[in-house]
Amino acid sequence: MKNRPNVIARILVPVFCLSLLLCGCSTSKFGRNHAFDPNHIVFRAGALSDIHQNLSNVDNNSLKMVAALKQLENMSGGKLDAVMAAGDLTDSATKDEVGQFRNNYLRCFDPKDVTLVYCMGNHDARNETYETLKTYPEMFGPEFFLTDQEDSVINEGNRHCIVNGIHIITVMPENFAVYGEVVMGERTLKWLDGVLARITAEEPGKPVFVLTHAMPYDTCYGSDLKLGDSKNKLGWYSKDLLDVLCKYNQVITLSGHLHFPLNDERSIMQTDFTALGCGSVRFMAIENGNFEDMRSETVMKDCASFSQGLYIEVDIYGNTRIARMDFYNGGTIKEDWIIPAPKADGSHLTVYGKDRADNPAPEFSKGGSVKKNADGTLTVEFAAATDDDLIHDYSVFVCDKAGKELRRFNILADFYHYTDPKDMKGSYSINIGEYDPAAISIKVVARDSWGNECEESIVP
Ligand SMILES: [Ca+2]
Repeated sequence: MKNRPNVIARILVPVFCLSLLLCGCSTSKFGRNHAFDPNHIVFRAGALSDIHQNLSNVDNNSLKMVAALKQLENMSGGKLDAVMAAGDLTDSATKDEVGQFRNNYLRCFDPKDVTLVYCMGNHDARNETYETLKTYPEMFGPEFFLTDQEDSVINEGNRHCIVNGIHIITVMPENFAVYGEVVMGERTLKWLDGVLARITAEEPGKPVFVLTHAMPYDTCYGSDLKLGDSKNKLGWYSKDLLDVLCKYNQVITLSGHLHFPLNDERSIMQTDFTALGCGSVRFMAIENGNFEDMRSETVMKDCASFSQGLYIEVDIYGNTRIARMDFYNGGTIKEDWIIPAPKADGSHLTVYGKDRADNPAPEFSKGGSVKKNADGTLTVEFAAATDDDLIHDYSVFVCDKAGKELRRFNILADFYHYTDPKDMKGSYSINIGEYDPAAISIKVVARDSWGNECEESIVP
């Protein structure tokens, strides 16, 4: 009898150890249903795009890069693990510009402690031989590539890195240098499919970050922007990525290229995977809405008063929390986004879908007025509309008394300047030119990000 506990132990201990071995995943909490746990974070990273280093002081590009890195480090409490850069590290891919990027990075971080994982943007690949795919790694040095795995093809821009157990992948299109719609090509897609299949089979409950400079088509804000009108048509999105990405619901894409503001809630979009815009560190752009007071069709006159990016955390359950960083104003934009840990049934993809478009329309409440100026022109003034989120833009219509439209002015609202939409300006005014006040009527329309709108009439 006295030997019985030993006998039981001899049987149970190996069984227990064997079951632990067979269910290696049993010690991992990834993929469990659990609220985001700020006390158990396993991965802290910045996600930046369009840093556009340039030797001249244009847009304060060098200072903006350093400020962004320092603010990311502060957000992490000095524990940043990685910086993920979604392309356009430089303006024109010269040695000096890469040197400036590298020096600024080294001013803030040791790449052995804080990994830099970057994909190439169109500005990084401006020659048709893609020589920079080889010269970038040479200029950065091997200490910048310590987390690349055996299946990384660094000289082709297709990389697989692991940082604190989190997988980060970069992909390189085949046609950045020749313009047109961004095409990844069979070689890259086959490589991506193989890597994603392997790592998601082994660790289905972990998010996987995929860096692609151009957006996957028809996902987040700007990802359906049409080709430019110039001779060298610049493509803004990649369609051929979708067939691969849609197979892996763990994927979180990080993209740039557009420079669109992260204040807009469409900057995160979940379809069969999750897509994120990363904004731009150096300057902002917007869709061509024929807006007033622009420098070009898609760039505002105040585009340089802007610098944004993302701060990302993953917890032990595989939940991902994202803070939108306003580096220019030194703050975080609105509420954090939280992507639940990946589930086989895709239930984690129901938080930030296109159905968010179904939300309250803006409202006008304070009215407006029309004033005659000394030079005979008229100025329309109106109080800002309110919304459950923010007003994206306004249109002012000048109509005749029968309601026929004579002229239309589009005004981009100032939402991109503020971390809190409550700080947006309270009124707008626009000079509509010379009209007989008695012969016209004015209609103002306010729109939110999703195209929900309201209108009010102003009697001249
Ligand atoms: Ca709304």
